[in-house]
Amino acid sequence: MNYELLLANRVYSGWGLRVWMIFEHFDIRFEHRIVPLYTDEFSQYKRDHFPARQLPALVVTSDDRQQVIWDSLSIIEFLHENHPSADIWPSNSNARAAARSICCEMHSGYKALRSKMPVNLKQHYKSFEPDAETRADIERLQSLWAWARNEFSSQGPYLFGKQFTAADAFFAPVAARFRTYSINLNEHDQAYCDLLLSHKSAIEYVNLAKTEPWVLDHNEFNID
Ligand SMILES: N[C@@H](CCC(=O)N[C@@H](CS)C(=O)NCC(=O)O)C(=O)O
Repeated sequence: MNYELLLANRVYSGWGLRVWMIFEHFDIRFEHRIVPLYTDEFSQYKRDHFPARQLPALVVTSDDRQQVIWDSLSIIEFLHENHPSADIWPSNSNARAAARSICCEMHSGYKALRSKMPVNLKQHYKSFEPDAETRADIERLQSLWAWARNEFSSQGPYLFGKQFTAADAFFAPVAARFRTYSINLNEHDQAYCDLLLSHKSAIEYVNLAKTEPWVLDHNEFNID
């Protein structure tokens, strides 16, 4: 099987960061291409790969067929099924179920966090003040992390123990948001965010993001 990962502009794409970290951390061979959002290339991508509509998307080519898999969660599940020895999800089934629960919550919720604190890997705002809804999202996330650590990760440093899993990849974009918007965290959460953002694959993604030329005004804020 041959994998081509199609990514939106990295600078604004936490969804892409998740998948990138999984490929890199678990050493799965892939090629990649940036499809800049809201350009002719993006329209062409949607025509070529209907019904895929958003990015990231994974184009999987095997001897007899080509298939596009879109949505970061379904891409990660596909990789988990096709690379079972990689332990992309925690190997213990209770921990795996818990990891999926918190990732699915992350995947489908946190509307305030997403809209008020969009991923922006080039910026570092020092005087951002979260509103009440965003603050509630942040507090809920912190309570989930504390719960996972307490229940499943006595040995740390990752959410489900000593090994990096899909759960950590899912929360790397949150860590990036906390850094961009200078959110004050307790010692444990700060250490966890630092750990995620110092992962080799995250550093590489952020460095590549910083070289990108595109600017999307609706993801840029006029604050310090
Ligand atoms: N649930 C999707 C969300 C993906 C998403 O929102 N992608 C953004 C780029 S980071 C996108 O494609 N936006 C363009 C659009 O919605 O038209 C996933 O996990 O992959």
